Amino acid sequence: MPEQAVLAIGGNLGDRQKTIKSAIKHIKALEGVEVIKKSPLFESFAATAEGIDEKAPRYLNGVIQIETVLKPGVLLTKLREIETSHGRVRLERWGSRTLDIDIITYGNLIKDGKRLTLPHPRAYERAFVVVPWAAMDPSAKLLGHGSVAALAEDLKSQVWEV
Ligand code: PH2
Ligand code: MG
Ligand code: MG
Repeated sequence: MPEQAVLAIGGNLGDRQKTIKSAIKHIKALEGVEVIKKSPLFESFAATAEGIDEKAPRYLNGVIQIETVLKPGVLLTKLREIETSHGRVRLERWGSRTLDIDIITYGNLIKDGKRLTLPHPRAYERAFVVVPWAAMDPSAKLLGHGSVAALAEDLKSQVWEV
């Protein structure tokens, strides 16, 4: 049975919009993955380990809803390949990047693994995830946190449409 999953896509280096568009094209082209919905894109300051860095290059972020027959670990591997093919280098954990694709939810799966924690453990507090998500799907629920639109309402001042 296919599962519905929500992916967050973002980056703060290079032509961000072009990279995100290209990433979505590559996700569409994956065997066993269908893109169902796309959010508008939002800009925000970089969240870093030390807090918000207004001097770092700003991020552009969006989310998409997919339907997939790929298992989460396989999906993650394919998404990492797409990151790499778009110039992503993994230097530091919160560092600037051309492309980041995170699995936010995968069906109702709860998982705490070495490579992957589901739902994404910080999604509920990230404006750049919940605001585009609520714009894409006003009735979305995040396991353990309820209405995504309600989360977005509280955080919406941290992101802006470009
Ligand atoms: N991603 C991070 C770290 N900080 N900040 C914003 N604004 N947007 C992001 O997507 C983001 C971030 C790690 O993945
Ligand atoms: Mg991320
Ligand atoms: Mg990531």
